[in-house]
Amino acid sequence: MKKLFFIFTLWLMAYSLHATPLLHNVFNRQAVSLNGKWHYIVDPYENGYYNYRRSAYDTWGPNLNPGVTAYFQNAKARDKSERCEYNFEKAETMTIPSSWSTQEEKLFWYEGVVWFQRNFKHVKKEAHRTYLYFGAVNYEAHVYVNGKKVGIHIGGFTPFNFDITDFLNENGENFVIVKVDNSRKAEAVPTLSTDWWNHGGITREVKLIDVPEVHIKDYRFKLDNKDLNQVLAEIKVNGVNKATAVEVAIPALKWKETINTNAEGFASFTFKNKKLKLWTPEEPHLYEVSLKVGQDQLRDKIGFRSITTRDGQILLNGSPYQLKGISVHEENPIGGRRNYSETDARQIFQWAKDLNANFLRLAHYPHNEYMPRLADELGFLLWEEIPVYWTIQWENPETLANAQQQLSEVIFRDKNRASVIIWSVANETPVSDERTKFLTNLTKTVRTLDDSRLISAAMEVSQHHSSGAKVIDDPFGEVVDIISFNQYHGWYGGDIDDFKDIKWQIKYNKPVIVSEWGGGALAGYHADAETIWSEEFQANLYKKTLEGIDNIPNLAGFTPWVLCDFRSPRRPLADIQDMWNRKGIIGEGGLKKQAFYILSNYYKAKTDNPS
Ligand code: GCB
Repeated sequence: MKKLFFIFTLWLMAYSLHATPLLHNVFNRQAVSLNGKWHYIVDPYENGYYNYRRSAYDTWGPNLNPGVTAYFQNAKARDKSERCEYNFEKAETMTIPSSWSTQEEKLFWYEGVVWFQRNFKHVKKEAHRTYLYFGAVNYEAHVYVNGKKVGIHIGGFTPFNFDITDFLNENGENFVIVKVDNSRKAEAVPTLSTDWWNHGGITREVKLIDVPEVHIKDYRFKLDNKDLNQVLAEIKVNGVNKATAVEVAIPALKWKETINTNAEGFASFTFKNKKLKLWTPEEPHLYEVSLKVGQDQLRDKIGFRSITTRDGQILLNGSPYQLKGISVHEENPIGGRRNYSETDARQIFQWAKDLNANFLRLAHYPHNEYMPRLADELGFLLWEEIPVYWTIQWENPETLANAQQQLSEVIFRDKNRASVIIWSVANETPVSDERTKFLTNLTKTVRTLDDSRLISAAMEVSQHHSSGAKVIDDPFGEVVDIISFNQYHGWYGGDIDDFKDIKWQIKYNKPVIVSEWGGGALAGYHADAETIWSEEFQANLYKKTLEGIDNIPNLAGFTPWVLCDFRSPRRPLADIQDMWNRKGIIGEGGLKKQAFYILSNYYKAKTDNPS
């Protein structure tokens, strides 16, 4: 893990200014929430950032006087004659976390810069550091505290934090300003085109976290794949320059030990227990783990399980396991806003439970942290993904660095979550040498940071020119642990009645997941099964697909597209789509469509009679 910390820090430095390596498990630390009302100014011309010669104010340093229009200064006219062309105090407010497209009607279509500001009280504590944490900001965030830049973060779906101790005012009165830019860019991850809404904003929680100078920065506990009674663990302590004692305990196992770190604060150790209860979706057993160094104490709930493959099967704790899945976007069909809260996550898992599912593909980017935390508790397996989607700039080293950074941030966040079993590095990317090299680089990133989970990517299917068989021979299949592919027979071409007759040719003897299949229907629209967009059409597509899907060799499970309807600018058909992708089996407003029941009955039968 020493290596891991090093590489992780390098990526962060490449991609953020004054980067502070992430604190692990901020959810279980005492924090002051900075959620709530923030003032905002919409700035399509970046007037608050550049002068009229397009020179960025925040590079001016001490030459910047308060009279200029640099919004991060939070200036106000000091007397009746002073000109100041903005005032956050008078500006409108928005509730954070949120997506501005759904909080403000006038910002529904807006892509560009919005500045957010709020005051906060925070008295510095002796011998403590203060971190400012953001769960996610879509897409680029420039963060300023008391008028000074603390850093930049690029990437819309992963957490970041800054050590702001030295930026805080002695009198305890502070303000934070964030310049948020959700402009789509060719070189970005994701790139210009996606099939989801580009929800801009501070979309996840904001927290202030005080930690003692000497504190637990990071740790990992994982079951040894080769010995299911053994746990492999690592700890990193910050703020030390000599060997330091950390007390680690798992009370339910009556296990307690003092671990000594090296001079850099790092320690690795193992422990064995014949009575270890393993985590499964059916019995999601979690152990409370506590860690203590000096004044700093941290708790977590961790499940122990192994995930491996053998002879074309996925093994959970050494036994073959069938995935009953569904794909999910991080969007609420009630209102079409981004999900961000525990309540939102509970709703998704309730629907997944109604569906008799045990596996969720969190598409196409990292979802909020409540998802893996609740999945651990409620017993669901997860596929997590980064937004390497469709055709991004394969030959651009900056694009690769950004993709690696996003990947490393989600791995860092969720490495102790038993529920997470698969890292997906891409979705539907076009086969070429450059692309395969790019994706292979991402798998190297995963293997360096986390060798305890499986790697996949949603690939595509081609058609054999003479036999008509569906072929999966993507060269990237060589590299991944699981062959996953999206197929839309009966929707984007093909007659659904033929589905059961399809011959599948899969080049690799590895477990297979059909990562997408499905079709659109408007909830409440009824007609016969031939009428596109009707619930009956979609239900028939589900029925026929399920009748033929077991013909796919090494099938370990599938995640139909998709649990809920979601907003997309690619879907303009009036009276049917109205800017929503209608492939959900739950419609806008939360209505279950007929296909939902077809799939839930199928999964119930699988649960009752596992083959
Ligand atoms: C796909 C994409 C997914 C789209 C879906 C569709 O293959 O992976 O992001 O939303 O098809 O609805 O076309």
